[in-house]
Amino acid sequence: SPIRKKLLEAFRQANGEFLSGQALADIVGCSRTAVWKHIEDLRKEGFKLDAIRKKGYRILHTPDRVSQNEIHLGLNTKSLGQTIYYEETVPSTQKLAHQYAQNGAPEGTLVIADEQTEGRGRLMRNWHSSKRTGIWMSLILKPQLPPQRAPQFTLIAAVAVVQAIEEVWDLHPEIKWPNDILLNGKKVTGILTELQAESDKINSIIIGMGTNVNQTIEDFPQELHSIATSLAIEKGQMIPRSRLVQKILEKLELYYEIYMKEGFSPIKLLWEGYAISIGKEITARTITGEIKGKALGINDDGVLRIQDHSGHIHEVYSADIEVNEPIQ
Ligand code: BTX
Repeated sequence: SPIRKKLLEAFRQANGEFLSGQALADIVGCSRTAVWKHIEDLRKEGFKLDAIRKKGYRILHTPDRVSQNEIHLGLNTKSLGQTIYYEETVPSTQKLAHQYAQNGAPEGTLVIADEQTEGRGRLMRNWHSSKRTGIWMSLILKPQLPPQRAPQFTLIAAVAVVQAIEEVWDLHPEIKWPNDILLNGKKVTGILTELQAESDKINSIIIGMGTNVNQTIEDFPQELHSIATSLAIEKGQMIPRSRLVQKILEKLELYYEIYMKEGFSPIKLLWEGYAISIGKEITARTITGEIKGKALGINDDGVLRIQDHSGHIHEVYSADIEVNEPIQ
């Protein structure tokens, strides 16, 4: 609710100091009794608040949840995440975001869940999304662009996620084209960009981002043990998810703005700085076959350029790539 949002924002600005009941009532524009009721609701959700006579209220602890309240408390964006739909369990946030987008959800709308029962990757693959351990979210953007530009959004999102992880936890992820973010060679984030478009213009872009945060290795099914990791595994400690959501949204808003003003080249430069495969011998598996060769880089559309051993250059729009170990 808007009152709740104002209340949390007031606490954020107070920075741990007390705010009197009357001051809160004035800020949010309701009675002191109504303020008190909202505070009781926050407590039920796991917020810890101090209430001291003559001093008022202050926030001591925010729970590690990713509902609207926790994300809005301390979120520093203009549009991304200003509208949030949170669910405890959904089949897929991506599916839900498609529905919201179709029904006119504004730019920046975020759909986020604590658990997905049918999380998906590319090509109908499965995305394992266990309860309260990761960030499963889909963001709706509405850029005035032709549909061909859509693949670039996967790369913009990848840069935003890498920088968010770097800044918040001082871990240093790498990007594997087009949509994987790796820590120590294992996948920590997957990105899935989808479109609602007409022939010449985008209606909505839906960027699905799945990040493993607080899983232990046992939380993953056996077949993912050798390919998946979480931030907690790499960092050796549990990590508040809402902070990372905020940081991703802030970074994404920044780079989305830069991209809309200056085009793809500034993003491309940043992206290349994090990419592991560039300059290496790789195998790219596409729907139509396999290409082996040297990854030269990405072009201005975000398309991967691979030079095979006969010298021919292939432009690859979507594939799974594997970096080949050099032969000793
Ligand atoms: P992808 O097709 O590149 O990767 C899918 C592959 O990654 C799977 O086949 C499996 O091998 C592996 N995998 C599955 N789950 C995990 C995991 N939790 N961690 C690491 N590796 C895994 C990547 O597709 C794009 C994923 C997007 C997920 C988000 S979550 C929010 C949104 N909703 C939704 O349904 N999908 C997106």
